[in-house]
Amino acid sequence: MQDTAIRPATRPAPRTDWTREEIAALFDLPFTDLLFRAAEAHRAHHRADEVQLCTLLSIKTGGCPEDCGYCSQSASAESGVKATKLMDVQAVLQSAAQAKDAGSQRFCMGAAWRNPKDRDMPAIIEMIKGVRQMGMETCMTLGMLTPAQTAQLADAGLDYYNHNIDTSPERYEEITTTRTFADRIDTLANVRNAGINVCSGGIVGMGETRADRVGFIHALATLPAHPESVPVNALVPIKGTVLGDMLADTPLAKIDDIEFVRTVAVARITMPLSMVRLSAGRESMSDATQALCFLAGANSIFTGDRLLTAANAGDDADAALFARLGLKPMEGEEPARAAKAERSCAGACAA
Ligand code: SAM
Ligand code: DTB
Ligand code: SF4
Repeated sequence: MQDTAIRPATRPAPRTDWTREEIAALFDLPFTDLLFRAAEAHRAHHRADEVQLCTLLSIKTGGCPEDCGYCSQSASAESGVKATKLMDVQAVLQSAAQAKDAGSQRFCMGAAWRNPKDRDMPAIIEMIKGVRQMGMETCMTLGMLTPAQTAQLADAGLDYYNHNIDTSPERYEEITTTRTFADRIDTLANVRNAGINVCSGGIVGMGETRADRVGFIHALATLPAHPESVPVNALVPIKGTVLGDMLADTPLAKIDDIEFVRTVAVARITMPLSMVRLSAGRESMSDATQALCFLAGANSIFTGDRLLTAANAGDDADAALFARLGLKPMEGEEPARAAKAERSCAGACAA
């Protein structure tokens, strides 16, 4: 007999109605209680011994018209980063093949654009198709997108789009003046509506207050659906950028490691199905701090010795860290994607 019953999603959608007070209360927990709660949330939905490996490639570097105060690629920064043209498709595919050989699951391609121009789209589409053919997941971060461009990326089979909110809504204009927080949310909505998985997070350690970190997590955890991936970057202070220079002159400005771990833990508790990526800044983090981040629920990293323009920990250091901690590279599907598929199956079955 045909089963016509509406199948409830086996994983209920996580809460998106968090209040700032609730999130502030999580930050305020005694550290050991916070880590215990985060580890529980982590283990309820993920394997605690597995970490997803992603590789980044800058496919178009520097000369960006935006003025993000942390970024070496802004044309207004004096970071010495040379502006390049969009990379050739074959060179991108070669890099992706190397990343796959090194065990990476996802290939993330980043361009220093305010937004892609329509003339760039054919090459971008070839890159997505080529990387997918190799059996890797694709992620792009190209700046703001129109609904039409988003549809083109979805048709090409793009798996993820990265677009960070970076900080709390109220602090946004102190960090970037050439666009608004609402612009960021509009692109995230375009991506979500096109059926592309969302990757969105931000940067900790830009001289923000605890209240800003609460506002940052609150903004992500109250999106209509949580991002499938949440990158938590520690600011890499780059000489010649507004924030890099400002923090270099301010003693004790570097984010406290424990406060960074708290932010990871609160992201894990509030967005339990998402992949929480320990992103930029690992290069200058001790093994012990990274271990606390994994205990607090981080379960994804960028591999290799370069992020976009800044140095990354590197494969040898990561292999040693994984051996030390008994971690292994993740295989298989992410819980947030599986839950999304289950929800759409339940909807389709009901129809
Ligand atoms: N231009 C696109 C955009 O802004 O969406 C994509 C590239 S942009 C470099 C991607 C993200 O990298 C930023 O949103 C920011 O969160 C992160 N990032 C950039 N520079 C950083 C730094 N110095 N330290 C930490 N994270 C950084
Ligand atoms: C994200 O949140 N972090 C990555 C990725 N998304 C694109 C970028 C980090 C960039 C770090 C500074 C640099 O390499 O220039
Ligand atoms: Fe441009 Fe992106 Fe850097 Fe901002 S973060 S300056 S948009 S490359």
